[in-house]
Amino acid sequence: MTIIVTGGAGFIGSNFIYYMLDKHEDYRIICVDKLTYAGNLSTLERALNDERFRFVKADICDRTAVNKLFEEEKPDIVVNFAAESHVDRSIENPDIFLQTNIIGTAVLMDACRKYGIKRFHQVSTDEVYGDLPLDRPDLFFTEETPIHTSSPYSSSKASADLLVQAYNRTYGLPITISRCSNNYGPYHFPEKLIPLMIANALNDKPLPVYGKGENVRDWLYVEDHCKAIDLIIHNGKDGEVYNIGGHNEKTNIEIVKIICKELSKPESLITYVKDRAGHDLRYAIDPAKIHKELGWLPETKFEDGIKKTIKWYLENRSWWQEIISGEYQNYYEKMYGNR
Ligand code: NAD
Ligand code: TDX
Repeated sequence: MTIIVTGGAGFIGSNFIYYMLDKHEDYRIICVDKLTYAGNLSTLERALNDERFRFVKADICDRTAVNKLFEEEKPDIVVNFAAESHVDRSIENPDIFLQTNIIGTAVLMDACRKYGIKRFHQVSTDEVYGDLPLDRPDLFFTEETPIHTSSPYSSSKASADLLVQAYNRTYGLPITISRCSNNYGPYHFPEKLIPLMIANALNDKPLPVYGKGENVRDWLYVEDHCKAIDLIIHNGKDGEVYNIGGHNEKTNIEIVKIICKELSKPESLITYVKDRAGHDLRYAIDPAKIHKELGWLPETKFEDGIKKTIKWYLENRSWWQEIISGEYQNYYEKMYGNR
């Protein structure tokens, strides 16, 4: 089995590559990544020494490069993680989100049509469903919940989902889509809530909480997401959407306080800053379909997952310190300087 994993030098893609290399001894994995600010080749260090693994630096929007790779490798499955993934950046500059997240997905699917494929899997997000009110804890996103997006990021992901479903219906391309809630774990880029708060707390810097910190996210340990995708690409039904979530809702302020406690840092570091424009209130996934059809359940409890994650950031300081000492400083100043 030969699998192309796009965006594998990023957070979830790299965790998926390691999961698949460990689980399936006879699989060949080819990672295609443009190495944007979010992609980091050092993340794939262990895989690069594995003869079952190949890294190709390419943009998924580059039709010539994508076709050449398909011709060379004749993949059985493509798992598309490559995306611009940060909501705040999409508010500043939507353009690149439309390019990579929509056009890039179409270029990959065109190559799948041209060269043939057993399955194209699109890694999507719960954000395509918009948000839920804070005072209705009985409501959850199911696969039937209408698409209703808030940010340029989520709109670009929803557009890609529609295109993937259209290629399935019109051209008969074999596809699946997964819509997952917020992930956390190793190799999470420090612009996102959990790693940003860990890095800032370790540096005794202010912990910038948007608005009142009451927004709710449904956190899932990244390895559980990888397990779900592995199940879907092998056993999921052609044309289907699967929601993936941890039944683990927490407000942002709860998360930040847990991190302070685990690192023995004072809560006085918490600083309330200007809210995100269009900030989604609550995400909450109903994962009943993937549980019933594929037997998936989240395995890592949040209390254990957050401890493992913090330990990873403590033991891998050079990985994130190198990131936050570079171009990231300009980003941070722009986003948080006058907030
Ligand atoms: P990330 O930003 O950490 O990584 C994205 C990777 O894609 C990077 O390695 C980057 O270099 C690469 N990339 C970007 N543009 C590219 C292009 N044009 N061509 C080739 N490679 C390109 O993102 P992540 O958090 O790992 O998310 C991966 C996927 O999962 C995304 O599609 C995202 O929408 C989805 N998702 C993420 C979460 C989450 O909590 N992080 C939750 C649900 C879904
Ligand atoms: O400094 C911060 N302060 C803060 O209060 C940051 C970076 C975030 N927040 C809040 C905003 C959100 O309510 O924390 C929450 C989580 O923010 P992010 O880590 O930016 O994640 P989110 O916007 O929820 O999106 C994530 O989950 C769904 C991923 O980045 C997406 O790629 C995925 O689709």
